[in-house]
Amino acid sequence: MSTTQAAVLARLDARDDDFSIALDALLDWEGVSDAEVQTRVSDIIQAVRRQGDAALVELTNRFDRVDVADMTSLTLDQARLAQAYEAIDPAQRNALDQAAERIRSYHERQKPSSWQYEEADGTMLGQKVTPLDRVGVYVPGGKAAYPSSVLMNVVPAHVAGVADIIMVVPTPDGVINELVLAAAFVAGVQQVFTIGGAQAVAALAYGTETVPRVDKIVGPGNIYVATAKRAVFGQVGIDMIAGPSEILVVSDGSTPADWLAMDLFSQAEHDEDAQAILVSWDAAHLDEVQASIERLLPTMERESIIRASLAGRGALVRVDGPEQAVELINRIAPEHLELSVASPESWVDQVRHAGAIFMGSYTAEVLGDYCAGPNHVLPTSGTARFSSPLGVYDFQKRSSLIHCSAEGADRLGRIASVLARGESLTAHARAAENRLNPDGDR
Ligand code: HSO
Ligand code: ZN
Repeated sequence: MSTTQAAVLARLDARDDDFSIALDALLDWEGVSDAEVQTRVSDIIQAVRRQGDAALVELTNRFDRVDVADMTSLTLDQARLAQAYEAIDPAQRNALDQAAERIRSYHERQKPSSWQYEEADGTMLGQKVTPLDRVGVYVPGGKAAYPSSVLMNVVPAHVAGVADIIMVVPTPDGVINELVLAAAFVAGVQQVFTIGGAQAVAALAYGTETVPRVDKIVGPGNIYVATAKRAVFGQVGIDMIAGPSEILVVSDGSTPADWLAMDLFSQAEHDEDAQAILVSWDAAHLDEVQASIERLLPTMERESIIRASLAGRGALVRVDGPEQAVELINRIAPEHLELSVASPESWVDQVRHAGAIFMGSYTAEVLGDYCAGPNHVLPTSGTARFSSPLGVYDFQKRSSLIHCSAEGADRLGRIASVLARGESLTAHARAAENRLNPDGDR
């Protein structure tokens, strides 16, 4: 069914011939960074590398419209974070505490352990897990300054055992978000610098007189931040570069249409580029959801963002039945998948690609955004095909362990020496041969 007047969002039918093309057009999103942004970012990175704090202060004064003399005015210690925590509304404090506790206990279960095993000749092999020494968490300023994202980025680092967690957050016009500082306190941040943009990423990657160099930078940011993260990758580790938020709802008609409309709005309200799609095989149900959307939209505070998101990237999709819905899920590989169906367990096995799967009518996606426990930093734009939610494993690395017995060195040395001679690497061959058992039969 296609509407005649300006539709709030597209109605698609998976049985139509041109569905595949329409879907590709809908999913098409590339976080491209243009050449001009790249040039500006690389100039900023060079300036911070060469002049350290002086450049950082100058760029921060210019871009964030502040007027500070040196880095002391851009540095917040833990006492300042504690003060923010004490000063916020007690209901906010309590909610932050509870969310942090749930996120912590979920991530505790992700902790991998080191392992080793011994072979018959006494050779020991294993893997040692070590947390990163120091991590930098980027928190955007302005409209996307989410305290919940502070928890989601910092808590797993803390659980992983990272000793030093540094946060950067820009304060445009000098406005500090106290909830963000309180969240930093709850999550266990050591130090905050009120800097942002490419200059903050450069400072974390290379270090300045005041900002310590970190080993990995995580956290969302605008195009300048994303471009800077790409540019410093290699010097430091980075997390994935997140695209706009997405939700795919599959509904069998058993969840009230008003709830589903609001679930779609919840991600659409993040950003004009966010994507909200609902799939069902029940045409009457799709009509109901559309009616709910049209009725509820004017009541939303962020109506214009939601409208833009739904008009540009939203859709209500009719499919043949559950099988075709599963196909669609795996093709889209959504960041968030809501299985608003009677027995979601039976679907999960068939879902191969999704950042997070929300099962059943009661599991609103937003519960995962804040406090269910799993991370809300998830692969977007189809990258759930090959990547995972942010987790403890992103803040640790592994070292291999090898401890040969004399007998093991003899056994392995024979193999190594043959392979080394095949590669014409004589020193390799002789290093292995030095350890062969002279009494053993060759
Ligand atoms: N849905 C966002 C996370 C978030 N929601 C933060 C609310 N605050 C990630 O896709
Ligand atoms: Zn959200």
